[in-house]
Amino acid sequence: MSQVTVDWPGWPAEIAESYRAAGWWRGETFGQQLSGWAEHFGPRTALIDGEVRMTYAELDATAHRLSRALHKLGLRRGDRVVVQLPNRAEFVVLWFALVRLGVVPVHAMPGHRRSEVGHLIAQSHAVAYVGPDRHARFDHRQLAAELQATFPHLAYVVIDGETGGWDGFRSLRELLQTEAAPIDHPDPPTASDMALLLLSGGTTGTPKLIPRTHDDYACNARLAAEICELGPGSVYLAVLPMPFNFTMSCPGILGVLQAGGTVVVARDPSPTTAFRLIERERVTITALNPPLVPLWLQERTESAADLSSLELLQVGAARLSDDLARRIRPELGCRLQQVFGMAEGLLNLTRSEDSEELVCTTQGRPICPDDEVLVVDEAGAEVPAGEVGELLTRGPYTIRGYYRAEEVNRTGFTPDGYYRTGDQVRRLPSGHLSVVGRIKDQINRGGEKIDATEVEGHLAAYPGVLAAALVGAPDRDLGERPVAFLVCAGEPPTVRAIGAFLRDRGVAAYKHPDRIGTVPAMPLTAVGKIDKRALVGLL
Ligand code: OOB
Repeated sequence: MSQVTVDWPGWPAEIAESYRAAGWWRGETFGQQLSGWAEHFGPRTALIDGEVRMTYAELDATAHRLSRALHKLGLRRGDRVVVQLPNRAEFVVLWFALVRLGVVPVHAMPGHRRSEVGHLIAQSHAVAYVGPDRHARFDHRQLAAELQATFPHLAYVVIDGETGGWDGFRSLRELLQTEAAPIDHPDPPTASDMALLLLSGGTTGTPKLIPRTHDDYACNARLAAEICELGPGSVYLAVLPMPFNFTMSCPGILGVLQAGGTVVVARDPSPTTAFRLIERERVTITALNPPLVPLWLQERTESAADLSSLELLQVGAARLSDDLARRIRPELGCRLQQVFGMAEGLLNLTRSEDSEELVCTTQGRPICPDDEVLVVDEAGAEVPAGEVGELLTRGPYTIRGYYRAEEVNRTGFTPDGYYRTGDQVRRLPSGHLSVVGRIKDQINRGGEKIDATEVEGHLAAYPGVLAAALVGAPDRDLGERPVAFLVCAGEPPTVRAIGAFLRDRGVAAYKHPDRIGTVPAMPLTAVGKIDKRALVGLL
């Protein structure tokens, strides 16, 4: 019997049972977990954001209060809420307040704009949007007003900051201060419910939502925390965006909190800010994407900050070059851990007992003994050991299908439930994976994923553009940068003009092409698809 729900395919019942029996799934929701942590670690510091310091007891009480206020506002178990907050303590409080009610946060990235946020709202049928007033010179209230005009089901807008006279917008600060009465008929979620929706990097032109349950997401965070040897003395600096799965649960915020440690918020990702916080709060672990690594190495030569507390630097989200990897321990004085993860689930980490060679040249191995990994050729047959193939995976914290995406689910997963990652890997006898490439039509801009098809759709709408292809150009700093090849019926547009066009269409800036190339006609492969390799060859 398969535990199929209308909106997303869960794990087959007997497999789910085996994950419970093995102890991977513990039957506890995040609301229950937070209550338990408050009991165990009550007076310890859970969260630091600038001058704000919250103990576990305070985090628990504040989240409880906010849950009641959100319930009074009208949010109910099963509702979806798009959350777009930059790094700040309120993100963590809000997250727990929502999941405790069984309301599902849909994680939007701070850089997302009307196009992306609109898709998230449409796809999840969200009833609410929570955003900052302004951030990075962008007014999220204006965005929220446009979204409300477009989506009648978007009943509530909550703003962290000044509501600025927008009609009907609620202030998060006021909700946090509301002393609402206890909920009359509480309807708490169960651990097998969807707890949150993450956004997939995408390859099909429309963003896909990833349903993660309390059980599976807690497993992800806990196993990662165990491998990172986290405990009450651990202090985690959140540098990358908090809604990113890496920052959230690998082990990130949730892994550190379940270990009784402290989360320190970095409001901006600059090494100057990070170094100051590492020294001030005696940070022990943090996580970066590869483009930040050279900036940290450079800052180290210029800064007198005391980084002696830092034990572990995690790097992932895109391929870290072996050369850069080798510089981390000698120059920063801490251990490196490579992290190869995906919002869909599977997480690979290098281990403290791994040789320096494995740590510097591989992207780690799966965190759970029940993670199943196959490396296959184009026909789906396993390749001989050590050879390159596509990585397929299933396991206790890897989804069996996207949310409300039946069509995509038929091709994105094998009939026996493996997720097709689109990543090309080589597997070593030790089980470590080395990421060598990708077959999916995606550009990885230093960790930020760009769905080529999605951007091509926008480019094709530019007046005079007859055909468009987005490819990844090799780049020293970012690994890859998006470059658009266009077939034009006249004068080709400039990068600036394309940028302004995409901005007007509400497309996040990180997806805008850095360069434009023109071709008289698109080169085609034998089967008539655009030959992107040939286009990259033209660069
Ligand atoms: C993380 O998650 P997503 O969902 O943004 O992106 C997943 C994809 C992977 O399929 C792979 O193509 C790429 O990002 N990737 C890497 C990598 N880590 C991720 N490619 C090469 N080397 C690595 N170390 O990016 C993510 C999720 C959790 C933890 C860390 C990263």
